[in-house]
Amino acid sequence: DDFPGRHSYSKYNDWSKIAAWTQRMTEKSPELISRVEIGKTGENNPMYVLKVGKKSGQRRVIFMDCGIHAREWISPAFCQWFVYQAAKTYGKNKIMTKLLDKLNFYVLPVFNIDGYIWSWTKDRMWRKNRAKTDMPTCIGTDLNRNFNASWNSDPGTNHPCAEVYRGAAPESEKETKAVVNFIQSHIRVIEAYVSIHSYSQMLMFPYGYTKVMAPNHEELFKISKLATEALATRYETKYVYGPIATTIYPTSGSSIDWAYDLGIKRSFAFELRDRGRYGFLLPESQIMATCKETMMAIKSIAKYILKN
Ligand code: ING
Ligand code: ZN
Repeated sequence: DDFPGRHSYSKYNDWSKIAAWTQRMTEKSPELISRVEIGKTGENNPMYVLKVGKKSGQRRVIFMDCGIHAREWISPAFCQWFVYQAAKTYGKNKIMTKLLDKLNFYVLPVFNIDGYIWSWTKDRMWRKNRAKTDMPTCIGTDLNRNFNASWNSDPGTNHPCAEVYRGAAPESEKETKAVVNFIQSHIRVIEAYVSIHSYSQMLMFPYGYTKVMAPNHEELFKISKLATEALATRYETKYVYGPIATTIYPTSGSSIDWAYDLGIKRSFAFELRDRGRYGFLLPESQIMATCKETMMAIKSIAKYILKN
């Protein structure tokens, strides 16, 4: 599947290809993959979550979001590859079979669809969504500052023209609200929340809104150590890990801080490749390697969740 114009895992795919792909995946693997629409974006695009895993009985769930920021194209690419690989290796790969027998993965391949489309069509470096703000000349809210987790405590987030604008209120954005409603309605089964960004090669966990350590800091640190070690086994790619506030920078209103405070005590954010050479413009030639190594880390986290 490497012809021009077709969906391909080793290329970046635009939203129309990804949307069609979500449908195709459910048709190819109906026993393992189903699709739910969790809401609509500001521009009325349907937000899809793919449920991956066996359907009978109640299973523990790992929720993963990709593409909360428009320009981080490697992130949706990973979510697509993850779903494909899970379905393809179930029943063949021992670890994947065991994981999917016991767990479900709920995968949101593109969180910020309107921004993603904008990044493809108008401005490659776009980050926020495309909703109006109080300031007519400034468009977009940073969905990863819009969650109800010490919202607005970082003063850098309060100007509508800022790249990290928090929005008019917590959950003011339709995209945020859709995810919040979905997570809340599945809170009893969700064991972990994973949010995929780029770039910097980091694995982070709460908190972003304070430098105070999370109550289970030691556990999150240990899981991160194991996951980044597993990641490095593939191509020796080096990751750093630690709390958001001290590893990258302090932030308020992020999805994983919100999920953590809601009770999802295993919450993580990845910053995938690279460390700045290409930055957001990671070449397509690196997509497959990035996906393969990141898969090692996700499997490591999932194995830990199964055991504990
Ligand atoms: N980095 C993230 C950002 O939103 C992050 C870092 C992740 C902060 C998770 C808080 C929670 O700024 C990028 N590159 O977007
Ligand atoms: Zn990001």
